Amino acid sequence: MIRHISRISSQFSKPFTVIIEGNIGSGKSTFLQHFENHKDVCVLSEPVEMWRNCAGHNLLANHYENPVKWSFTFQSYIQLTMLQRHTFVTSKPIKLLERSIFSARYCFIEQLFRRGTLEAPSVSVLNEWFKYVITKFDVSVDLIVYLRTSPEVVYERVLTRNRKEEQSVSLQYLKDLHDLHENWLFHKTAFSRPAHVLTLNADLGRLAIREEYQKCEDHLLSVTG
Ligand code: DCP
Repeated sequence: MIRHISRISSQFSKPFTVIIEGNIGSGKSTFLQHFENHKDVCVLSEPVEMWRNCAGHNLLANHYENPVKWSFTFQSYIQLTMLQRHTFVTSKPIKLLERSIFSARYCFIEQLFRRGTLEAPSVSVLNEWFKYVITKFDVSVDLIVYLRTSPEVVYERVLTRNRKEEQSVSLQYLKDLHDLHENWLFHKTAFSRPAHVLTLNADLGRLAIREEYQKCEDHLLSVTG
């Protein structure tokens, strides 16, 4: 693997950039942990801690407590933190990002719009920012890893992890987000994909999923080797 990564490094001035996508509770953090100790991989976990503390404000909590009032603020901040992640400079040859500015727009903002939480003018403002960012900044992606799950499985995981802000997350909420991820990344009937998609079965438990992680490592080698 390291030999291949060195080759990638010499071929590309920009790191080979992979975004990890999937429903809430699909195991993105666990997936990233698998690569965390690799010296040639820069792992950028989702900035949930930043969302919990924007100058002292817990925007994640605000969003779930009063979505109509706060989801625009929350999604605006998410767009900024995602842009910071996409443009983060690393000397490492591979960069893995948890989520992206793309899923923020195509899954979360879209879902909030469809539920009537965000109204058309607010979505238009977020969308104008989104279009500006993706044309003026280098947010290019080389591979999308889709951690594919069933809504029922992630619902159980969300209940088990019991994150205090997520108490109001319902099975229906996860089903709606699931459908948006599916149409975008699996059926490919909605929006566009910034890169090729590698789909992994993320319903599997912690042990079995290691084989799926291996598939990803192998795929990284095959597309870059
Ligand atoms: N969130 C949101 N809008 C976004 C991104 C995330 O409302 N554009 C919310 C959904 C979750 C929390 O932020 O309540 C964290 O979401 P993720 O699914 O991105 O992260 P998880 O911690 O659930 O990931 P995993 O369990 O897969 O590691």
